Amino acid sequence: MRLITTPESPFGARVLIAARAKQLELECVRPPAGGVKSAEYLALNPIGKIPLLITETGEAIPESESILNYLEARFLMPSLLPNLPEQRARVDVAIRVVDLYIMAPVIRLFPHLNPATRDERTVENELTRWKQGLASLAHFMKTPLPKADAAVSLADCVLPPSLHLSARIARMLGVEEDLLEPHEPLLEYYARMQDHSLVGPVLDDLTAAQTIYDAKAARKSH
Ligand SMILES: N[C@@H](CCC(=O)N[C@@H](CS)C(=O)NCC(=O)O)C(=O)O
Repeated sequence: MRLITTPESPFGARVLIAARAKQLELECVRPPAGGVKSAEYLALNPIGKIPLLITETGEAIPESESILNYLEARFLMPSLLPNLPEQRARVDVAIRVVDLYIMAPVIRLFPHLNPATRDERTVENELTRWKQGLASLAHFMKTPLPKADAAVSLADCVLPPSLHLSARIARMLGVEEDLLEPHEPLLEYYARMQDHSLVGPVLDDLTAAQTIYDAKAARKSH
């Protein structure tokens, strides 16, 4: 299978964590030279975002959550889901809270990363939503998320790269406070995941790739 992604993509990193946990071989390739909005790429994925999984039979599966669910359905063992329906629901809720209430405001802030084009009012509003999302996630993680058979659960594929992106975007916006600081369950969870033998290296690779990406972008803008 091929995964169209870039080394600096936190959404691609979700899939890489799942692939490591299930010991799957994924060939990672970059989007075509014209990028994710090129006609060539949009023909495969009209959403115009990475990651995109291309199966051996040529099926193109977009959206990191859908890719994770596909991998889980196709490669059952070791499972990324806990056994009980209620436990699965907790994993599912954590993922949905992250995508709908944390990643959504974070992504809406991308056009405001450049101070020259930043609308402070929008930043303030989205930052409020983002903080509410983090508070909701912390609420649902007061009791630690249930474990799966595999070394990680689906939540552990999604949450750590998302918290990594959250910290990166906060830094880029000059947010001085640590957004996780008021939430002990999130601080504890993220520290544990950074030290996790399977998740930690993926987060380190993300940081390294983003450092190179940012340096290149800074050189271009000068
Ligand atoms: N909901 C999508 C989000 C993916 C996403 O935002 N990917 C970014 C890269 S990390 C992207 O492709 N951005 C290009 C763009 O929006 O133009 C998922 O979970 O896969």
